[in-house]
Amino acid sequence: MNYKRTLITTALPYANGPVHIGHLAGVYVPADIYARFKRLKGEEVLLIGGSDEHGVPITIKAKKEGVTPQDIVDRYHNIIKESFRELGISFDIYSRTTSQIHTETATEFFKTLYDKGEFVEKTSMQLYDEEANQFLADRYVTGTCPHCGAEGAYGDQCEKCGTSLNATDLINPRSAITGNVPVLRETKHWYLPLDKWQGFLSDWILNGHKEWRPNVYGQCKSWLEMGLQPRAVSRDLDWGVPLPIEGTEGKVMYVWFDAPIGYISNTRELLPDSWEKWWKDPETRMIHFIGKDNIVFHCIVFPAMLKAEGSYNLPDNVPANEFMNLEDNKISTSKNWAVWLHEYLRELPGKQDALRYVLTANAPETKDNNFTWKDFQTHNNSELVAILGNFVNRAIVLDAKFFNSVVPATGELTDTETGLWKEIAALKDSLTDKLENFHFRDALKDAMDMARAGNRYLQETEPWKIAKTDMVRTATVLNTALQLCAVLSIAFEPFMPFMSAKLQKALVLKDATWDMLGATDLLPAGEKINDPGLLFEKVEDSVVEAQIRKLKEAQKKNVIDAWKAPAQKEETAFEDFEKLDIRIGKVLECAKVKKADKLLSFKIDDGMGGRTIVSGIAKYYKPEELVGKTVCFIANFPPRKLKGIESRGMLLSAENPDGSLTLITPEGPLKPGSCVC
Ligand code: B3M
Ligand code: ZN
Repeated sequence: MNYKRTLITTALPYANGPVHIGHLAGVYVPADIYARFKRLKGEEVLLIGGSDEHGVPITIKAKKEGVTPQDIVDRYHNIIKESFRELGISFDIYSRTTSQIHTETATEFFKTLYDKGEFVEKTSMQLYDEEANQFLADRYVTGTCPHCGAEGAYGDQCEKCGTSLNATDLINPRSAITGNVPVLRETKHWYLPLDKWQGFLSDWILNGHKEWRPNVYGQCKSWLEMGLQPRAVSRDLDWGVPLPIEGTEGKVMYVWFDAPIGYISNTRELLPDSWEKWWKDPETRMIHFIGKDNIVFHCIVFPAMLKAEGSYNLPDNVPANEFMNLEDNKISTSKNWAVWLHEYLRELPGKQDALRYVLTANAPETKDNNFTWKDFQTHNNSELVAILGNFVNRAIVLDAKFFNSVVPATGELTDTETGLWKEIAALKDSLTDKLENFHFRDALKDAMDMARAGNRYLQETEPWKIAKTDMVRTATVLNTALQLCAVLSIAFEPFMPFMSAKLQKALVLKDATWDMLGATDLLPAGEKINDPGLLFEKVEDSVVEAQIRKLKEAQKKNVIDAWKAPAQKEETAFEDFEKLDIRIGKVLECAKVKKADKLLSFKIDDGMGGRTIVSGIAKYYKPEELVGKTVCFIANFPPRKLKGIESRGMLLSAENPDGSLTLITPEGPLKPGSCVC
């Protein structure tokens, strides 16, 4: 189908935390690649983004911290916006759903649907927390998933099996605010009757959009086959866009109702006079970039809303991605298992393109994928540095050496050059086709293959050798190599804009467009060029190790946070306890036991003439730090020989969450030999 312009939207991240590489790989990097590609082609595009600042997770976080929801969203909106800017995500606007214009837009939209009779009004019993004086929906309630039996499922979704739920579906529900068992109370809500749109949506998606990615198409198909149900679009909450209906104080729009309208509000904020052509002109096509957990909202719910309103376009494509894991584990905000963008930018300064490159090379386009720091290093060092950086550097350095950094005039071309340019032309076509069809990962491979072809060309022609005998031929080879550098600066522009800008500046290549991509004469002979310096730097082992260490520490902290006291043992009689003779001792000497890396041998002042005790805590202590400590020990165990040493008794220690042991060292004016009772 022919179109005049493309409206690109990116899922609005919740402003209750910073963004991480999972968000980037799934949504923002591919959307930015697509937007940059389209702009280079000279097409009219808008890249629309913003923060999703409503919803329960934000209010929960605010409650926990004792601040207002507005404080939370202000904090994270700024962090998110700034980190996107630094990564080069070229939003035309990045706004937020707490803006005035959003409230107006969402209100108008809701009112239109309400006035048209597109909602169904229903009174039903909902969960209510009597102590918090509040209805519980979505993340305010947790319980057992009725589908898979997982504990800790939320009132809107089970994260274990992915099923979307109603709060009242949960088995054994609990309030996330007080932990209380909620009661049922009557309340009125407005529903969007998705069932009314079932026929339309089935035809539009299943017959009309067979070209959508199989994961997107498949998910829609299974939703449609299950049969669509009415969805509540209001909530009893005090954070959100108030319902524009009389007598509904204390009720707001459901966050998933107002959030996608945010795409409209943000377009309107950017272009107050011409926004409508981006949303209503049939010659505009709309593409939603999202992660797979948002498919149903963008392919079914939002289209139904737009259709019900009546004057808007529907999305043309929704190239949703699967998930990016991190070091073989699911990325988790609550467990701090993530690479946070704002931290990456601080800890690996100047490496924006490397991250964009690696996330695209491993893009989770067809299945979940995995980010590891080792793999990041490999992609950076053996592709960016060793292939692309190396080729450009060789061409520019050789040109400086033999032609004083002037682009030499080309002589007659041989089969080698025509072969090279044929290869580049074929790669250009395939790269273009892949970008058009959202195959970013394969497109990037094509671009890197162009750089590979460049290296091969220099390897074959060896200009450093022929310069000794044939300067005309050397000029042809270096002209060709430099022209290819110019081509590469365009081919990689959508993926790595920082590198491209630097290279184009050095080559004095201005106003590059996608059409120029295959051209063999982008740099005029006689033009002076500059040395851009190294385009990429190696990532050292120490950087990788530091990042892995950081993740492991986060993991350790999770283990500690998640620790629960083990279940109590069965009852025992006091007489049994009394049989044990537990005493206070003082460590006089402590040493490692030879040929036993777990054991320490202690000389203990036990108030009864002294004794030796061998204990398996060598992994957790240095012997010298224990000398002088007051300890507890069981005195009346029968003596035992350990590695040839007679041990009389056992030191008491306690187990830490990570399984390590801490010796019990009581405080106070205790005398060796006193009884513990
Ligand atoms: N904030 C959910 C998410 O971040 C939601 C997306 C809204 S897009 C309109 O996954
Ligand atoms: Zn479940």
